[in-house]
Amino acid sequence: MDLESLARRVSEHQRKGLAMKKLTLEYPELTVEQAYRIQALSVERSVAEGDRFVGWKMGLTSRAKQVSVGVDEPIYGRLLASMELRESLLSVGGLVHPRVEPELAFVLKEGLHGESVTPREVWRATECVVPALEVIDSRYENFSFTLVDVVADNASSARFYLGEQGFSPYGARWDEVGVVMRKNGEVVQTGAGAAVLGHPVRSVMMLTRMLAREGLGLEPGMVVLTGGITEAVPVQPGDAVEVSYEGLGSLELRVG
Ligand code: 0L1
Ligand code: MG
Repeated sequence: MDLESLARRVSEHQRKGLAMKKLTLEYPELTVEQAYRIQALSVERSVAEGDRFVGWKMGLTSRAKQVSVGVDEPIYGRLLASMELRESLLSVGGLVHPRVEPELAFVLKEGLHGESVTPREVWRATECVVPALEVIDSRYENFSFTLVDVVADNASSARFYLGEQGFSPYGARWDEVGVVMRKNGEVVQTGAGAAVLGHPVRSVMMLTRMLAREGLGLEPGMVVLTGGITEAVPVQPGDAVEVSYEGLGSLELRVG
């Protein structure tokens, strides 16, 4: 099986926002390790063409999402500079069926490596914690996939939007931060930081450990999206999403 050509296929669909059939329909023998290789190769292609690798995202960090895909471990994906929204406007151009979810992002000032990383080391390496919105978009038809498929599709990474205000890592009980998500003025989701593996810091620890198994690590300056605090909400042009983060302000995204 030619992983390079599968990476090219996934990249093309990501760029054009075109739905595709699950890779596992054609290649049922694909492994999770090969799927991560496809993910890495497709991101390397983008970087070779001028994009920048700026961080990582953790996905499937809530029990509900893990059950829906039949796994008991989160997955990770890679973030590129081109995915970052610079203003509160999401254009659906290039997206298949976007969904928005509230997250807490960690921005690192120091690197993190190794399988035995502790919460204290994560706090020490963290410059700030920032309220964030992730826009996920599966390139698979009907947003339906297996674990292998979603890993190859960069864990459904599509866009992300960071708040302007960063907060000291010691400034809040991140597991107790409540969020309320409104779409077009109606409350559609509520949750708390604890939805992310019990505490968002665990997401950064787990990411560091998962990467260490592959000989990889987190570099200074990188962003980590720790995982959805609520279910992701489908959006379409004309929608407006507003998320308030208890004690931290709010983020809005208009969809065009
Ligand atoms: O960020 C996420 O938790 C999404 C991971 C991939 C699964 C999905 O697309 O729902
Ligand atoms: Mg997410």
